[in-house]
Formats: sequence, structure tokens, C-alpha cells
Amino acid sequence: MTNVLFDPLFGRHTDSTAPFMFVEGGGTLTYGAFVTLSAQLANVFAGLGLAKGDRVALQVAKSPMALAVYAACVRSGLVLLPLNTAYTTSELSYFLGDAEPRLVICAGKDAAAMTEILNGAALLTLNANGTGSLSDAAAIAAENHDVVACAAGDLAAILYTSGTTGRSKGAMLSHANLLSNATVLADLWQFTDKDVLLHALPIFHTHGLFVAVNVVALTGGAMIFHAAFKPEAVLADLPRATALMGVPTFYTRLLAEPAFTRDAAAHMRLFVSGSAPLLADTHTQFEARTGHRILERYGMTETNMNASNPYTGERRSGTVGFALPGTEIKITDPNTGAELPQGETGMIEVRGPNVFGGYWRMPEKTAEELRENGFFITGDLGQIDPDGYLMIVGRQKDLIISGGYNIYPKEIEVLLDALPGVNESAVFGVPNADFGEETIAVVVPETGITLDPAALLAEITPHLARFKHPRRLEIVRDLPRNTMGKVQKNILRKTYSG
Ligand code: MLC
Ligand code: AMP
Repeated sequence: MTNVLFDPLFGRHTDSTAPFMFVEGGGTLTYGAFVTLSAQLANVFAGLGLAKGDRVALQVAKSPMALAVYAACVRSGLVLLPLNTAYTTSELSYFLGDAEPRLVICAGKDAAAMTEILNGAALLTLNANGTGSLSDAAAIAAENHDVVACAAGDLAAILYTSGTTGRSKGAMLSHANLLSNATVLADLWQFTDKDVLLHALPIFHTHGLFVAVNVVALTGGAMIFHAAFKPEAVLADLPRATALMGVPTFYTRLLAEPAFTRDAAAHMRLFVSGSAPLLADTHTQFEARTGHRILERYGMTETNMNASNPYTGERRSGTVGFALPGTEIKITDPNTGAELPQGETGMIEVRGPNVFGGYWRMPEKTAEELRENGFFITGDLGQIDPDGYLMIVGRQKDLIISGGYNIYPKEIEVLLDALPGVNESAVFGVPNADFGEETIAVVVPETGITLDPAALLAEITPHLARFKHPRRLEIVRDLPRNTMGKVQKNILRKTYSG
């Protein structure tokens, strides 16, 4: 009986006394103890009647127990639905309605609000300090659990990514998607059981959950597990680490710390950046300060990682390197889909074992973005330089990336447009030194109406996670449009930058 993802990541470590997690603030969890915890959690899930293919929604603070829920789902053939802790009740209500989980796990403080939107699911709690009804149940559950057989195509997780129409889509990721990507990355980035990854990313996204955790577990290394990214805490633990994975904001914030010196980074083997563009300036400053060249790679929720700069060989700033082994990347005409000659700018399309199987219960959306021949249309615009390095030069999809979090303007525009007195609105990103981009909204009132920006923000923000809140909202007379009547966000971006 085999389980495609569990066996190589966790199953082979069942009796291992090697450290898996050095937990911030003290405590070490061995691989063996972590695997036992996953068995106990799996028994709790089975006791609730959950069976292979059922979904488990998880909206909790980062903790070792939260990560064990992921391992328990994989070993049980359950499908994990990790959710950003910043999501509000109205955002959550959509995810729970769409994914129809049989179990929801949230913090005790959120249990009352969650109960209102459970949609028939069971509810267990897990607090940031590891307490809660889930932990209580796991503590008295049996430590033996038969790993559930799972084939390559069985689902391991559904991760929601917002759509251009404002409706989020659940990307279905299989055991083989996750395993193939971890295998390729571990090899390419030369991870071994000697590595200690400083883990400071959230574990509800591809980067922190799959790239970081799966690569480490697959190779038997350890993680220093931080609850969140805090530059001082990272600096304090850096001497014990060999590798760090982060979004560009991690690196700009580290560079702002005088204590982040060449000596502080001397023993490090690897710094990886992704999820958002790393500015050439950050790359240069980082090298001047530490002597290390950050290794930038490119990925997406739907495709896991697609491209990476080389481990040995030139890490070229402003590029995301080469297609991963086993993954194909081509540049196509955004209108016709025809492949473009080398050097031209067009749509980045990706095919490989890393590419997801489609959007949960959205066959039309899947057909729009995932071609029958297996190529996924990323929505990112790119160009391949003469040496084969891929450069991401823009995005065709209307998307803001702030500190590595995606913000879909449409979702905010829909809320603004529905308010009384609002004729129309436009939401867009402008450069921000810390987050890469920040969100601005402009609103056109109906004729003869006077609108108060603060009042408009107060109306929409309760429905939106904090990171999606526009940092500025301005009232304008009209929106710039092209001859086709389409709002010209490039002009708005220029007007409101700086
Ligand atoms: C927090 N805030 C943000 C924000 N993060 N606002 C905009 N964008 C963000 N990314 C809010 C906070 O709620 C806070 O609100 C205020 O902004 C300032 O917060 P802060 O204290 O400065 O932020 P902090 O909590 O330190 O978080 C910043 C961060 C975090 C960069 C550490 O955002 C982070 O961990 N980002 C990583 C995201 C990630 O993992 N992305 C991978 C996606 S996978 P207030 O109320 O205090 O003002 C993917 C595929 C791939 O994209 O290729 O990897
Ligand atoms: P997500 O949907 O959260 O997985 O975000 C994926 C998107 O992040 C991609 O489609 C890109 O637009 C962007 N992205 C990821 N890595 C990079 C990178 N290294 N450089 C530029 N953009 C990136």
C-alpha cells in the first residue's frame, strides 16, 4: 500500500530521531514525533467519519501542530484547504461554501463566527500556542494509523487563488504535482539532510507550505520554525541556519537591519526569493552587503515552481532563470496562442508534472486557462533572453502583488461599485519600497453626489482581509479610457506613483 506524497516526505522518517523542527522560543520536534502526531491527527479525522477525498479547511496561526495537520491530511488521503489567517468571515464563507469541507479547524477566538458559516462541517479548534479541541483529541488518539493508499493523481490540497472576475478559484493540486516539484527543487538547489532552513513564511501558500516544507522533508533536513517573519528574530537564528526562502520584502527588510552583515550571513548556503519580482537593486545591494547572490525563482499556485536561476552558474538579476527540469516553458502570442520566436515578449505558458489538474468545480475556468495539450496560460508576460534566461516583464492578468500576497483589483472594485453614490471605480498597484506594490483605489461618484473617502473605506474594509485594504482612496471625476472604452490602469499607476 503506497501513498505517493506521504511515503517519501514523512513515511520514511517514522522512527527517526533526527530533528525536523527547531521551534521558535524553544523545543525540538523530531521526525519520528512529527510522524506520530500526524497519525494521531489522522485517527481524530477518521473518528469524525472523514474519508479519502474529503476536504479539511485550516485557518490557524502557524505552529508545528498546524503543519502536522497538513501531514495528517496527506497520510489520510484528505484534501487540505489552507486559508490565510487574515481572511474575514465574508471571504471565508465563500471558500467553505465552494469547497464544502467536512471539517474546519480554526482558533478558539474565531469559533463563534466560524460556526455561523460552517455549512454542515465539523469544527475543531487550534490556537497559536498549540492548545484547543484538536490537540486535546489528538493527545488521546492512538499512535498507530494505517497510511491511506494514494495514487499520483489523488488530490492533496486545494489552494484558492482569486480570479479576474473577482470570484476565487480553487486550484486542485495532486500528490504527484507536489512530489515532482519538491524532488526537482531539492536536487536543483542541492538540499541535503545537513540543511537547516530558516522557515519564516506563512504555511497557507505554496511558497511556505510546499516549496519550503516539502523540500526539507524530502531530503531529511531540519527547519527553524518561526511563527512569522521578524527581521530581528531571523538575525538571531541565522547562525544556526544554512538556507532561507522568502519573498522580496524579507530581503529589503533584512537589508534595513545594520546587524545584517557579511559575517552574519557568512555560513549561509542559499537565499531563495520568489512570489514577487525581486528588484535588481535589492539583488545588487544584497550581494554588496553579504557576498551572496539571491537565487530568484518563479512559481504560481496553479503550477508550483516553474523556473529557477541555477544553483551553480550565473544567477542573473531581473530574470527567473531557466525552466525546471521536466517543465516546459514557451512564450506565446496572447491573442492567438501561437509560439513566438525567441526574444519576443508574450504570454508565459507552462507544462509539466508540476501543473495542477484544474479549478475545483469550475470546468469552464479550467478550460480557459489550461489547454488540452497541458500548457497552462499563466497570465504573466515574459521574454527569454539570448542565453535562455526567462524574464517576467509584466502581467496580463489584473493583479497586485503586495509583500508576496495577491490582491485582485476586481474583488475590491465590485465592493466599491455596489456602494450608493458610486458610479465606478478602479483599483491598481503603485510601487512601494517595502511591499513591492501597494493598493490604491479611485472612485467616480454619480453626478451631483459628494462622497467621503473615509466612509467608503469603512464600508468595504470589513469584507476584506487587511492586506487587501486600499492604502489610499481618492475621489475623481472620471477614469482614463482607451478608444475601446477600457480603463487605462497604466495611466492611473503613473499618475499615482510616488
Ligand atoms: C501584512 N500586511 C500587509 C501585508 N502583510 N499589507 C499588504 N501586503 C502584505 N503582504 C498588513 C498588516 O496586516 C498590517 O496591518 C500592515 O500591513 C503592516 O504590517 P507589517 O507588520 O509591516 O507586515 P508583516 O506582518 O510583517 O507582514 C509582512 C510580510 C508578510 C512580508 C512578512 O506579508 C508575509 O509573510 N508575506 C509572505 C507572503 C507569501 O508567503 N507569499 C507566497 C505566496 S505563494 P495594520 O493593521 O497593522 O496596518 C506564490 C507562488 C510563488 O506566490 O511563486 O511562491
Ligand atoms: P500566486 O497566485 O499567489 O501563486 O502568485 C503567482 C504569481 O506571482 C505569478 O503568476 C507571478 O505573477 C508572481 N511571481 C511569482 N514569482 C515571481 C518572480 N520571481 N518574479 C515575478 N513575479 C513572480
